[in-house]
Amino acid sequence: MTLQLFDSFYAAARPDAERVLGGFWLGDVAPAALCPWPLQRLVTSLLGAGRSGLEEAWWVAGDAPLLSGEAEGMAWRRCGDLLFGVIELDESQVVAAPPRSALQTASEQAYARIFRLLDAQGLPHLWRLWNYMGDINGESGGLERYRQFNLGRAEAFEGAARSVVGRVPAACALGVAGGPLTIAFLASATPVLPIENPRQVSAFLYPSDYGPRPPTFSRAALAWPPGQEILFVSGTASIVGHQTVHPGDVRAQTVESLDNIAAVLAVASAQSRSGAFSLPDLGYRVYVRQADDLETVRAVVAQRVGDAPVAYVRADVCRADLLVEIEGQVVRPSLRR
Ligand code: 3EB
Repeated sequence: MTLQLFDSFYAAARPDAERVLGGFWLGDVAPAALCPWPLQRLVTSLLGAGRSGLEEAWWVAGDAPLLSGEAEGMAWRRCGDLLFGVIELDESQVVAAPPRSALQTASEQAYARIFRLLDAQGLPHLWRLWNYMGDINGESGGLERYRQFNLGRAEAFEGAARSVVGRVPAACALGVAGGPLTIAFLASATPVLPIENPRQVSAFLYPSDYGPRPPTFSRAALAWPPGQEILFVSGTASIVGHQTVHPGDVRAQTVESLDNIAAVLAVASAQSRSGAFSLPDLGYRVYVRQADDLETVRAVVAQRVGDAPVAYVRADVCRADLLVEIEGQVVRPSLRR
């Protein structure tokens, strides 16, 4: 069984639908709701791609059987010890008890469902999460919506007896124009090795200036499916220590974000079973707050990552002063037996 990532930008042959664990669709117009595998749909603009949609899929070569299911707004598929799932939860459908907001409640419930599924499947360890919500920088009840999300997420981790510090999964959290709270997840029977960034305060230790509960994610994670190594680099922005640097300067923010990723790659390289990681080794998703900034961002990214695959996506970053966020990943054969 080998895990692979299909990307409709770069791979000509699409994987056999029978072997797809799950994936993503990003573009201006949501595709038909029917998809045979768990699909995270993000309705937002691809920037500078000359096309309206991008499809990505995690799939498994080999003939180990796939199992799938649907429950509580979640769709999942697993093969061996690997499970990919997507949950969508509409805030307007949850009953919130004040002072808890609808988004806090929806976030807590979505994560509680994910943990229940994973416990029932015997695959309790989250590897990577992709979190998207509407109006991430909006405010209600005196609290920014991203901070409401952090409250609900932290409560659910604790409620499911998961640590909120140290051994936490890689993640991203972005705002899109609308749609439900949607969370995609990759999980397994074994934990990841979390990686932190020496240039940044760990997000799970951010001071309360950034909200009543800090975010629950690691800067990167190394995972080892059979015979392979995956490096997930979490959404990475222009933050040094715990502070935003270069507010208003998208070029400098892009440089700083890539410097942060390079620092994370250096730490990950020391733990790697597949050799050292450098910036051109990964594939990237780059979230740009203002579509007008695309060319500025792209020039910096292209110069640093060379020919690496990059998808540019319009999205709101989780602090109002952040203009760009970059995430990456790579799957390689493990050199260690
Ligand atoms: C940051 O470094 C930028 O809340 O899951 C990046 C990756 C960010 C993940 C999350 C947030 C998250 O704080 C924001």
